[in-house]
Amino acid sequence: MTDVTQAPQAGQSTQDENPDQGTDGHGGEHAVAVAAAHGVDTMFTLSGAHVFPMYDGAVNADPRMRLLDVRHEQTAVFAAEALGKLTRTPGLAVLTAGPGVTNGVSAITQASFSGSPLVVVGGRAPANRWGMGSLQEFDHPAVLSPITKSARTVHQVADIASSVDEAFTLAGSSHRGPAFLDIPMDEFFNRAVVERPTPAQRRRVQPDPDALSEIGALLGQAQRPVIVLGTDVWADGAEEAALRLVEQAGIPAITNGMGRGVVPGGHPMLMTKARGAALGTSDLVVVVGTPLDFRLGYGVFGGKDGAPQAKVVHVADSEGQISQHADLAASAAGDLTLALEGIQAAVEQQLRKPDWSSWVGELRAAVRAATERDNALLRAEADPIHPARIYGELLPRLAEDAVVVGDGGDFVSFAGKYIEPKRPGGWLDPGPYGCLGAGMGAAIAARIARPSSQVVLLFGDGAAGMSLMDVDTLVRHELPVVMVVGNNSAWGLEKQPMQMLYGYDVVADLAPQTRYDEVVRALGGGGETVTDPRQIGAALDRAFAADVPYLVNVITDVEAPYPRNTFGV
Ligand SMILES: Cc1ncc(C[n+]2csc(CCOP(=O)(O)OP(=O)(O)O)c2C)c(N)n1
Ligand SMILES: [Mg+2]
Repeated sequence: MTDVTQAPQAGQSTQDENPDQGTDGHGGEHAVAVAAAHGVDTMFTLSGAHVFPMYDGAVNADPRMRLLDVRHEQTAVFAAEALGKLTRTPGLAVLTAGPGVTNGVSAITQASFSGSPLVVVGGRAPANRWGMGSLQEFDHPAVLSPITKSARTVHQVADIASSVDEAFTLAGSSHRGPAFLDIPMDEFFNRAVVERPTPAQRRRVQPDPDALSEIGALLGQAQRPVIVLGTDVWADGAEEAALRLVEQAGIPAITNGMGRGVVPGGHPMLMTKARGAALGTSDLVVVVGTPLDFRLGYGVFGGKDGAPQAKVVHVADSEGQISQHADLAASAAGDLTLALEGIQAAVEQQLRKPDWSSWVGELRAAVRAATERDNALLRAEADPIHPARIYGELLPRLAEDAVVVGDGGDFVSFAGKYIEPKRPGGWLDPGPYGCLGAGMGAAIAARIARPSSQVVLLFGDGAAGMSLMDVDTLVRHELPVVMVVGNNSAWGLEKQPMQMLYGYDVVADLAPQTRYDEVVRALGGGGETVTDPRQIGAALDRAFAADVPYLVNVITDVEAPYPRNTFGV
């Protein structure tokens, strides 16, 4: 059975091009051609008749657009979102009307929270039956408006090309995010001769030069500055300008989100391991390309060990991203490369050349001490296995260009602590929306975006259950990915807080030692379970050598929670 109430005639596949009159095609052909012009080569989807024209458009496109069909729409949208993050070109997900679109809602919300460039095209019940109760007749934009930059219905086939073009331009411009449009089925199948627009050049907004001078002056006066580099530094293509500023001005740096790797792991100015000391005893924190949210103490720094409160500067890719709640000494908004270069020039113009060597030395000592503490746990011989030991085995096996995806609670927090990427653009975590289930789609995208890189998907056992059926997608599309499950038989990140608050816990336990590796084997991949810490390394080697999706299911100690000092509220 298909979900068609009234099947319109499928459009013919031939396209007539006449420069004076435009191009003939059905709605799907126009949409696919415009998406391709915006750099899209893969469409993530799960079948539904409402969006058949998109498939016909992909099949007839020259070159043909890759159709990556998944087992749950959340995976399609998480994949498109992650492809947008990795390639910095908006990803495309196509969802059938009604449940197809609503199954994508969490992933679209994540894209909104993370500022990820994403276009979602939804099917929609036919306009000529609207209000009569055809299958899956649902007004999506009403639901999607709060979580997108734009959510609207395209009412005429002749408007599809221009609307898709606008959606891509909007999704890909600062501050990036998801754009949604749905197309009534009857119009989607219709034909029209239209001018297909050419993608507009990206606009670079110059930040206010006075604001940049002010930030330079604040840095000139600071004794203990720190710069925080977040996701938008990568998203805005400002990673080189950021590293130049850090190195040439000599400012200690902390990275988060996709900013990880902008200052490479092991770099003498990278102080992420001394985060507490750096942010707690700094007198000026310059935050670039990330919101002042719970991950950054809501923008309140200093105050540790009797230190005074730090001054705070916020630099963002657009005006709307500048924090409204934090007490800011200065701020600047605009293209982040121009902002960082402007700040560097302003620092160089300061009469007083700041000497931060003792502050840098203090932080380096703290980084060394933290590294030594980490090393002890990374080598832990404990039985059951301490989760840190998994990272002790994984770290030396990770190539510089590896893409690491985290999907889980405590297990992924450990990853954030121990893995310091050597390059930017290779770290995908759930971001501030914290949505479990995002990892499988992200790993699919990583495999496509970086065909020759290692792709490692770190799963909590709870999170794994949210998307494991999409191993079938990895297998069907020949996308080998290394999956590592930190299997503590629990929703660990919730179990420990509940114990702490109530002295007991409920709904936090999962079945002991579930064989997630057998699930992967049943779906056509490979895998194994590990219970001895000394066997982890060899299992990882087999996983990296496998040419199929491979899951290493490591049974870990539920009594080894991540030592966190915030629950994000
Ligand atoms: C979609 C969704 N549902 C629920 C949560 C709440 N939550 C956050 S972490 C967590 C536990 C994750 O467990 P697991 O993946 O096994 O990782 P662990 O903490 O055990 O290492 C839960 C349930 C969430 N963040 N997202
Ligand atoms: Mg768990």
